[in-house]
Amino acid sequence: MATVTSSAITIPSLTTLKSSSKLTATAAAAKVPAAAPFPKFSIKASLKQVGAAVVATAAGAVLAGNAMAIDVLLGSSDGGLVFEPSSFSVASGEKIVFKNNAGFPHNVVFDEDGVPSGVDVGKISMSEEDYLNGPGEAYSVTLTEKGTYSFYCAPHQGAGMVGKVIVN
Ligand SMILES: [Cu+2]
Repeated sequence: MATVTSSAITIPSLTTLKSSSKLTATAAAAKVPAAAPFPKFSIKASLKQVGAAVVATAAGAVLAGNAMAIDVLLGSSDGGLVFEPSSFSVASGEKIVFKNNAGFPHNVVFDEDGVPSGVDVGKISMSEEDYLNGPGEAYSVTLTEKGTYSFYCAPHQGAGMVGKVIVN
């Protein structure tokens, strides 16, 4: 009898302690947003901010990666009248920088019949009569419509200075 009574007393008192400590924790957590910051919570909050900063930096790096663009040389270093590379792919919105390298003048004209439907070649091409004359002179274009685009250098198209870019 005595043993039974003692255990009967012990169990409820443990249960009471547990539930009361739960209640205290809940109350403390509930208080935090309204009241002054509880040290533990302010640490958590600053860790969250650090996490957000890391995420923002990673997103920035991705954007910077896109902003870094792809360089296409106009004329190969050995004097070839070619785009180098002449066939490549980019992400939609990635900048393509065509840069005078050798054998200039060059230009970059997109082929009316070689672009995705709805793309206005006039908006992405240099004029047939405009040339990049000096070393390092560049023409940049950003293509957003996905698909395959053919382009050429007007003065050297006959010599085979043509290229293709796939926008993904
Ligand atoms: Cu050319």
